[in-house]
Amino acid sequence: MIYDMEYETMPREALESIQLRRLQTTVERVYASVPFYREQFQKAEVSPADIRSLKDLQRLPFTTKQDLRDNYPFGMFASPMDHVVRIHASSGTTGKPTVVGYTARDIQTWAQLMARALMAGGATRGDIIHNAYGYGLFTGGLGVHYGAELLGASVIPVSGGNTRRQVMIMKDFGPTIITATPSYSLHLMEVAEEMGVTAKDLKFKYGVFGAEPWSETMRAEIERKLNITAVDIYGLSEIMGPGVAIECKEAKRGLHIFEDHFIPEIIDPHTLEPLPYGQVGELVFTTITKEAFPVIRYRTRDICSLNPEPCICGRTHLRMSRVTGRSDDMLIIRGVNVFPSQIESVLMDTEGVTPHYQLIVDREGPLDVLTVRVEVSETMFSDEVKKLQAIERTISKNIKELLGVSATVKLVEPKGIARSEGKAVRVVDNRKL
Ligand code: DLL
Repeated sequence: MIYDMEYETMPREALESIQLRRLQTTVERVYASVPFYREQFQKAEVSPADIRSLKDLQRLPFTTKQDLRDNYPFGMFASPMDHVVRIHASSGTTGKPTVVGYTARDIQTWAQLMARALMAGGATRGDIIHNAYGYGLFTGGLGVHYGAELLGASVIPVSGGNTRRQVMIMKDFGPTIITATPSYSLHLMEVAEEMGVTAKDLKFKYGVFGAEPWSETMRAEIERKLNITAVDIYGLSEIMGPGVAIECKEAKRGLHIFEDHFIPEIIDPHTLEPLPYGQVGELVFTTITKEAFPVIRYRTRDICSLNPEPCICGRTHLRMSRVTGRSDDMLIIRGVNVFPSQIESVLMDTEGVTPHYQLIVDREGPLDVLTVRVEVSETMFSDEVKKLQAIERTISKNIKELLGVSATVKLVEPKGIARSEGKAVRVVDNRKL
């Protein structure tokens, strides 16, 4: 089922004409009301009147996370504060958070896009949604919440944490849809098993998972453990929150970007040149309907590619590939570029190890040292030490073959790696301390 048939299946020509009109309005809006953008446009010698076609978007300068930080907290708002009805912020591992604002109409738009997204993932009126994304400054909880209500589903605002109570609710309330980070959903099932609850005791049919990178193998694991169909949802606070793009349950191959609200581009992160469809690079977004916090050519740092091919679900919006990582998540280990997702793919291809892992990077003298800690399953853990050591060596060899870096692999007992209630912490880089 498609929530907004007209817009989600709009032919490209009609879509592009709407995009151009909305882009022009947005550019005028930021030029008139955000000093940062006015200065940037003047430096680039471009004015709102120069935006005559979608191609002209490329004349506009990029916006970076640093620009948002420099204008902390409200300097990028394009609406006066008495029109701003909601404020969210991204946690940010270093320094001040990034602060974003919404007008009443922005909240409505967000709810509509989240209703679209939830329906693409299998939800509809009458479903009960167990929403385990955190409520608060993080956009996950409230973003899903408003979309679920608009859809006419019953939403359980359970948020993150208090996992045993969540399992009780899952069993007693019979939710049919789960929304959570992929890592937390696996943790939920782990605690459920400890409590003697299995997928058979639950009514879940579909799950909508995102906010952190996850692999196809992890999807298979989640689908098996929860006995559901799992789709990937993408978003970021700076653009709106969850609901920027969603996989459809029909194809589960790439995430449809809601292009009537966001214009995507892929650029080479070094030369900043736009890249053609199919090529992997950094995802850049321009919002074209937001009022309080529009952004122009925002560099997300997320790495993916775009696919314009038609989809079996009937949606005409472009699809982005899974985000495999962020350019700033990339570790440089003895000069070699390493994404955590590449290590994850090696781990997930190894029998007996679980998707719970952590990468620890240290410096010994002048040398970077990578340690991969990964949990093994209960059955594997009871095997003899020699066998475990052989697995460690195999993983290490496979990492070396794939990435060309040496890693010390340490198998850890089941539940030996701390669980997160939101986004999993995959990397501990002690070189930065
Ligand atoms: O994570 C919004 C969200 C909430 C998305 C719930 C999906 C579900 P931020 O906290 O601002 O917002 O973090 C945004 O998380 O730039 C990506 O690096 C990463 N991310 C989000 N979704 C995915 C995904 C929310 N499906 C940052 N796959 C983004 C991979 C993702 N990475």
